[in-house]
Amino acid sequence: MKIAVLGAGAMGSLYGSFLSQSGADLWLIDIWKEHIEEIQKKGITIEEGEASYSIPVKATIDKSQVGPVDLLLIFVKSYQTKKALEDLSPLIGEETTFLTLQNGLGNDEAIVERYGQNAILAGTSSFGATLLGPGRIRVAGRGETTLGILRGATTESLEKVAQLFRQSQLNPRIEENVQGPIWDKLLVNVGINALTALMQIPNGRLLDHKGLLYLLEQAVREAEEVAKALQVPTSPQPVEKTKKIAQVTGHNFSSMYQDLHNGRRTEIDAINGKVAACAKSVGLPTPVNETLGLLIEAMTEVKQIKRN
Ligand code: KPL
Repeated sequence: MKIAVLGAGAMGSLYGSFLSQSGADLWLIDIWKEHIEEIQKKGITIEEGEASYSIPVKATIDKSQVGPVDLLLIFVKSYQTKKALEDLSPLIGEETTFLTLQNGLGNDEAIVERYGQNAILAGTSSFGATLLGPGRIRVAGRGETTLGILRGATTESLEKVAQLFRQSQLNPRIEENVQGPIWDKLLVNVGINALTALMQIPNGRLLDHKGLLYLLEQAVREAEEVAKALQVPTSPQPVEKTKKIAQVTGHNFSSMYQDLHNGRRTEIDAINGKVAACAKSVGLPTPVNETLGLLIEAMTEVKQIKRN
């Protein structure tokens, strides 16, 4: 199976290197030249606990070097998805299956809109990673990868991808209705990401402050109500689950913290922003999610992060 991973951020680099290590024929694609050149020279250097090791990965900024693939794993930031999809022709054939494991809502819809005739898988990842610099990531924690069919794929092709992920230590779990896990992950991101980014604190510190804990709980409850109104089959007790994840990942910095901290645009529109937008469509109020959205937007402007 020929694979391409589009987007070599922390998570794209993690999945790309784990899949390559198990022998997959894989290309990592990104527009960040310095990062790709470093990977071409030294592979991806991974720090994990006290260990540091390198995994050779084929990497390029030029999609035409890769040619059509069997599996295209989309790992660009949610706000880049639409633009990234416009320019994929060298990678796509009739048999290409898409897989999105990105954060937030709307990525799957964008893929269906543009490539609805192809097989599309979606899911979530609970692995944690940080991009340390060109060619270097830190794996903060190993988790699992939920996978399900969004459109057009057969159970055999889903099982084939799951098998590949199993061999690559990416701990796959197949889900019947993948919208459930996508929203479960969204509810966690809704409670943790914006607050940690605004306060510039690691995840666990949210639990130490009454006010922050209250905002976390309210943000998740609002989003849970929206999921119920949309009849998405989410798991029970999302507030408890979010607090548990904040505790277990206590020393980690959320992806939104990392984005804001490093002067990058955040995924707020696909997380709290999308919850607020969905809430409007079903007539529910989401004041905390809206406020978090406005504050992140203001912080983004204060830091003058360029939109793309
Ligand atoms: O998924 C995450 C993220 O940072 O985007 C959490 C679960 C909050 C872990 O940091």
